[in-house]
Amino acid sequence: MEKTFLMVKPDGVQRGLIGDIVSRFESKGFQLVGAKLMSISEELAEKHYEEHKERPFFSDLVQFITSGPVFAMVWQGEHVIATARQMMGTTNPQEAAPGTIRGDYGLIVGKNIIHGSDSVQSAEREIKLFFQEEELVEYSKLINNWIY
Ligand code: RTP
Ligand code: MG
Repeated sequence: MEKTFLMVKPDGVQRGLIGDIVSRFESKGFQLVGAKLMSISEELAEKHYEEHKERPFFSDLVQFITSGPVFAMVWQGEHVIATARQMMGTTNPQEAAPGTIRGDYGLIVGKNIIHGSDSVQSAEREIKLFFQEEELVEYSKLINNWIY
């Protein structure tokens, strides 16, 4: 089963959006296999966003993501990586469609509520970065049959 790493960023946690965001992915039919409220160290932030190391916004990004608690999650389901990105909306909330998380709640690119892995490789990397294997659960096939 495909898995992705999603994270409510500090702005989303502070604005009380964890419940709404979890609810959207639950209602869609995806399964939560791991979750925790946590603070991100500077070291973890730099590793997580290492692809943007050379970008001018990198230090602002690290400062923002370490500025308060985040809600880290692993979700699974058919095509969860691409579908979650669609449900999040485009990076810049100004351009994100209404009905998406960023489109409904965000205003500026530097505070865009949620992170989601953008490929199979990044999902695998990010899940390993944030979770130990024993922090993730498995569901029985019986439960999966309600959805598929
Ligand atoms: P994320 O990694 O957080 O899920 O966001 P994303 O894939 O939609 O966007 P990405 O290109 O990976 O950028 C990572 C985060 O950097 C911030 N950013 N700021 N000031 C800027 O022009 C700018 N561009 C990107 C955003 O907060 C984005 O989520
Ligand atoms: Mg990204």
